[in-house]
Amino acid sequence: MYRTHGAFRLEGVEDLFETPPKHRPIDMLRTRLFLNRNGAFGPMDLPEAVQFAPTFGIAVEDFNLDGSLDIALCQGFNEFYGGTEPQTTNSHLILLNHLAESGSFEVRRHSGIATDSSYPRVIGTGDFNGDNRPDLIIPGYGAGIRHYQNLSAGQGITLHLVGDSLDWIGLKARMRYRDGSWGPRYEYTPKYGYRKEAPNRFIFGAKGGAEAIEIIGPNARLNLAIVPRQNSYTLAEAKKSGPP
Ligand SMILES: [Ca+2]
Ligand SMILES: [Ca+2]
Repeated sequence: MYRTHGAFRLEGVEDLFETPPKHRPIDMLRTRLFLNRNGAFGPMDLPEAVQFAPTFGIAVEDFNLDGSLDIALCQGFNEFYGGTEPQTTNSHLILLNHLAESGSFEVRRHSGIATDSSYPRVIGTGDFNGDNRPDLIIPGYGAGIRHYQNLSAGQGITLHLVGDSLDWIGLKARMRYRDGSWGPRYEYTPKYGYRKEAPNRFIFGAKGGAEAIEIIGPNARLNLAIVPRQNSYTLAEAKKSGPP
């Protein structure tokens, strides 16, 4: 467990308030997941390996393409704080989603991503080589930009959104599988997280039984049937009346 450094102390309030507000000092941050329960958010503890404050960047994709959303974390300090924090230490953990099976995440420590001395502040995703698997991109301070190709054995199916990205804001899509289950519902937004553009596409895990992509627009729902051996689909430019 790494304690927070001095910058998190309540400093400077005397310059803002004649009477300092009541406060509770916090010297430890925990990284938690909040699950959306139909408008209310319930906290969920994450494995101890994830308690590596602070978290600077997060990328959420189905990295192993099994139909459940996973998490890539960019955490850690790059400087030496108060003689207590380790220098240039970053976690870069991948959390594979096993919520349905075990109620938690599997922490992948050795995913091939460089960890220490890498100076990152953000982590992003995109399918840079067009193989329908979400890759990672990690820019660092004075350390170049690192691109990590996703070598998962899983199969991905991509839905590309073509046209003015403003027309797609709020569009949702999810995969329906032959066993009747559904994959995660994605919602398009042109920007997300910290200093990140979002790609104009969704990548769904195929799980060997993908049946149809359900597309939910402000005006209609559309079912796009999956064609055998076709892993890439395009939603054409929205008409004047808006997306489906
Ligand atoms: Ca997954
Ligand atoms: Ca890729």
